[in-house]
Amino acid sequence: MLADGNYLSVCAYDCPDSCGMVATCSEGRLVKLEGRKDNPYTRGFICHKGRRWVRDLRGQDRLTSPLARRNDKFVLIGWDEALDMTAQAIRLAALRHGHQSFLFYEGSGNLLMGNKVQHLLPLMLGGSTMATGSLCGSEGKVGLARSYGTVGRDQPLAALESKSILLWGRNPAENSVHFLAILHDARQRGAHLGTIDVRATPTTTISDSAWVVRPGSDLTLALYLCHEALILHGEPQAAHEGYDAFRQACLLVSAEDAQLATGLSAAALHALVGFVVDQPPLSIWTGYGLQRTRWGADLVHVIDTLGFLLGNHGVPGGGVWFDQDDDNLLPDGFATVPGAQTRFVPRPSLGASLLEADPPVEAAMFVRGNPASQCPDAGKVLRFLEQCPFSVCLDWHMSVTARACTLVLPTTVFLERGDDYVMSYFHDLLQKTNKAAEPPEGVRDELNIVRDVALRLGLPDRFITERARLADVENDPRLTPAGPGMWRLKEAPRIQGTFHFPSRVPEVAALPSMLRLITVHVRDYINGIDPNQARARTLPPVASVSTELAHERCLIEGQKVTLRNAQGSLDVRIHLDKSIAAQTVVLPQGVEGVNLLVAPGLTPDGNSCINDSWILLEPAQQ
Ligand SMILES: Nc1nc2c(c(=O)[nH]1)N[C@H]1C(S)=C(S)[C@@H](COP(=O)(O)OP(=O)(O)OC[C@H]3O[C@@H](n4cnc5c(=O)[nH]c(N)nc54)[C@H](O)[C@@H]3O)O[C@H]1N2
Ligand SMILES: Nc1nc2c(c(=O)[nH]1)N[C@H]1C(S)=C(S)[C@@H](COP(=O)(O)OP(=O)(O)OC[C@H]3O[C@@H](n4cnc5c(=O)[nH]c(N)nc54)[C@H](O)[C@@H]3O)O[C@H]1N2
Ligand code: SF4
Ligand SMILES: [Mo]
Repeated sequence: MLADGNYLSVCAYDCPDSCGMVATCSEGRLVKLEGRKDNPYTRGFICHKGRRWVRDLRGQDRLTSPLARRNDKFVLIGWDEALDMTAQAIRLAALRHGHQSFLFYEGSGNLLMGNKVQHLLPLMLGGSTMATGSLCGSEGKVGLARSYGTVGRDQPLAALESKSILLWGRNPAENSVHFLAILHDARQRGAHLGTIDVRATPTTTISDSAWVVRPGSDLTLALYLCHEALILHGEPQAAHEGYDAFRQACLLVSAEDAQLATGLSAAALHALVGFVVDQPPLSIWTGYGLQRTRWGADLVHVIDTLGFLLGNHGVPGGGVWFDQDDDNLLPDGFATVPGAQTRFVPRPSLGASLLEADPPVEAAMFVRGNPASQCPDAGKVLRFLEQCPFSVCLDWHMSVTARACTLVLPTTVFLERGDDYVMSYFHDLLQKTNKAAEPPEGVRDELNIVRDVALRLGLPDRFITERARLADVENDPRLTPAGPGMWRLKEAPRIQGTFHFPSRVPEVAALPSMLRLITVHVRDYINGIDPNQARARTLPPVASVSTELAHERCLIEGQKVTLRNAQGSLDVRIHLDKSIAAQTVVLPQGVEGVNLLVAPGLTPDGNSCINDSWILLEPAQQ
């Protein structure tokens, strides 16, 4: 059993902050979690979601036995039977339709780098079906990389040197609270904080200036701001490829165009121009919400162009930031299998792709993912699960996806494993995890579950040796020790070589005469992991609409209505919010049923267009 004492770890939630933690273990149990004081970003503080693990590890929701579906009910079964069933189902699917008949789906339930070892199961089988494309931030990264070829690494502390800070579709007061603390310090040093969003949020409320725009109008707005930057700040000195065409395109966008698209008044637009121009250096922090659209990459590239035209690139406290990957830290060839032929299905249209897959998927494994809740057009994911002969979900609690599978296997969470690493997707620290608690009886280590299935299938045991190679990440020459189990990663600066202007500016299509559905991340839970879900399921979710829209439709606070579109329908209660942009309905993401309404479209780069979703609002059927 784990010795009593304090263990350093890191919160592995899919959260940009990646807090350093001190975990106290007593008699094998986690009894206390606190922030690690020497982490320069998270500075000794962890949020309530992190602290909640003390309760949740041994909470009522914790799964502690394999569960198999029998006649529409789950029954407890033993581990041997569960693992045999899994191996047998994969073997059968592969025999009938080849190895691509096995789906290995992983989500972002935790950010542990060692998760990748599990890929050995599908790869050693010959390559299975896996998901590609992002629901999250890849679209913006594609756009940012167009400027200099790389997205660089965010430097949250750079905000301390900014005189103006613009959060564009980003809500750190709920989704990245440690960045909020840095922003607070920057304001104390005299920086002005501005926000562009489609509604008031806890972040807009504490901003010095906030602009509410219609969803999807940001590209027109960004082009107009580039237009003003050219006039007020002057043309770039050096010649740049693509500049003339871009210059022409943005000069065509007038203040009237920007007002019409965004719904901003002339005075508000004028103030925004002043905000971005008047007080350099300006740092712009684009968020996830605004880039989950068909033209998200183009939008982020134009926003980066605004930063460039205003002379903020490469200046301390200036620049445009978004997000970055941790992939390139893994040892060379980590968990790869030469010759494996993987079939990729797009994550944003997962359900439809799996329903149409040929050869069909007849055995599916879900690890750290909840696609029946989190993927667009979730109704089709559920339809796929209904018809798939075998589906197994590895999770620590009963997620929406687990409930729809034929088998559920209870796994350890990050605090019950050790010797893994988390590289933040926001700041520059790599941190090591330590095991800080014994799992409850009946729960098995996630990698061991995957390995046991592989061994039952007669696959070679590369899992242990490959897992041991993970420690090589510590030897990366770009790392400098920053404390026990903590390193600073220094990468080449993003601003290098010549700036590439957007080569084309997309035409934004005419908008359907429906309401726009915007789904947002909220303070109390991460993505689909709501500890109160069981209780919340009995209540209709709350959809916020503008007071103006409510008056137009004679809707009152708390009224039950149905949201509907070609994908599905959802009963909700109305909340009137005078801050929300016109013709827009806002729902928290992760609430069960929301993604029944979300469109499965793909961007040209295969990422999600979650916020290009349109709905009708009707009186609820009694
Ligand atoms: N508490 C908590 N923290 C989290 C998460 C969580 O679920 N809960 N999830 C984590 C993950 S996985 C992610 S990706 C990040 C997300 O972090 P954020 O980017 O902060 O969150 P989002 O809610 O996706 O979008 C931010 C804002 O964009 C606005 N927005 C939406 N559409 C548009 C638009 O067209 N234009 C403009 N200007 N604004 C728009 C939304 O109203 C929202 O306030 O947060 C991470 N942190
Ligand atoms: N409508 C709408 N949909 C969205 C979004 C949106 O803004 N709007 N946001 C999108 C974004 S940004 C993201 S990142 C995705 C996230 O989508 P997903 O990654 O599918 O969802 P999560 O809820 O983060 O986590 C999946 C599951 O992992 C489980 N889990 C946690 N730790 C472990 C572990 O150690 N082992 C195992 N086996 N399971 C574990 C959790 O309990 C949870 O059930 O959702 C996307 N979906
Ligand atoms: S959820 Fe985010 S802010 Fe909260 S403890 Fe974890 S990493 Fe820190
Ligand atoms: Mo995300």
